[in-house]
Amino acid sequence: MATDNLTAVLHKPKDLRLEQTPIPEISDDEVLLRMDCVGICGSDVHYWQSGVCGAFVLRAPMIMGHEASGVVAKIGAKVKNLQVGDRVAIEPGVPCRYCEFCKTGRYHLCPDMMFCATPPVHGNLARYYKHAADFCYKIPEHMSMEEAALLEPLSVGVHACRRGGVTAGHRVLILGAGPIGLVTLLVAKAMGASEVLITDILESRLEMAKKLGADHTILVGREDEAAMVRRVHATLGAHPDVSIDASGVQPTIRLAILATKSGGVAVLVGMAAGELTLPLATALAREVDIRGIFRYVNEYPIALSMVASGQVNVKPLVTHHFTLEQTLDAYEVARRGEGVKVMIHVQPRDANNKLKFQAE
Ligand code: 572
Ligand code: ZN
Repeated sequence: MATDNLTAVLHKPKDLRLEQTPIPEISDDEVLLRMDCVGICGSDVHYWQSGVCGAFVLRAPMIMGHEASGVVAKIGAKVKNLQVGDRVAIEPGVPCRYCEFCKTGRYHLCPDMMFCATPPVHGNLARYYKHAADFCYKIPEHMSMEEAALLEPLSVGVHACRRGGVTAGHRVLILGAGPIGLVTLLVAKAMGASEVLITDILESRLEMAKKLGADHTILVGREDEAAMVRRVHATLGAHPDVSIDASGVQPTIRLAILATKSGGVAVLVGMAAGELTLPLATALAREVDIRGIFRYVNEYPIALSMVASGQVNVKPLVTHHFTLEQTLDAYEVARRGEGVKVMIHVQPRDANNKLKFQAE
């Protein structure tokens, strides 16, 4: 039996270490995974830099990582859905299963959710990691381990579009072309949005958005708010049916609300800190529904089908590759905000991918 379990542990802010930890013992309903790909999320960088993200505070050493895929190494006695050797995407949040929210299907709202790399819960940036078997999804042969890891941010995009009611023929405005704005763009197009306009303060991000299928882009931050609203309407030739804020700052949330068509929906994905000043009277008088989102729920299988069927291509999102041993360099690149998605390969790259991926 293997003994190497090199693990990325955040001890304190700016103190991320690679060290050996024990290989976990599984219970009857769990699987032991040999980890393969782990992407870096904005929240990981927040914990690393400050020890804080939203209301969560790092108070004890925590293993990083929640955008991940792995290969089943061992199965618990009661596991029926997986076999040793299966390649899986890992849904990182495991709820209590008993509360009102779990029992009514909105398990993402479970107050006792155990979500990887959200203090005090450990993540999966390690050689070995155990997880509830029913929150692991077997991926088809033609899917890569990178794509499986990307189902995590993609699920956020699926949830945002579903909460917004994005459907065929819709015009959609997305505020922010970071990783979440980009996955939301991919999903909106796949759900049939006829035109997607995406905004950002950085031209380089808008270039990526265009590559991924954005119909229109606007560089924001130069004009006043009323002029921005007019520009959104002029660019789309209409008012957006759905606006999705993926930035989480007051100016973009305001723009989302103000630009949305009367009777439309403004979805807020980004989490602004503290209290905001928003044009609520306008929203109410025009019946613009403002909907928050929290992660995703029942959407991993949808994200998986969208990628497996080719409706969505997430591969171009990965701009940087590192090994587990290079974790600190990988985090540094993510901190600088260069590229889109930084991927850490816990096993040699392509070790668990079909040969045909290797040229791509
Ligand atoms: O991949 C899911 C995810 N969700 C994020 C952030 C990063 N990644 N959310 C925003 C922050 N909240 S939180 O409750 N928190 C830090 C746990 O403020 C969770 C959802
Ligand atoms: Zn995340």
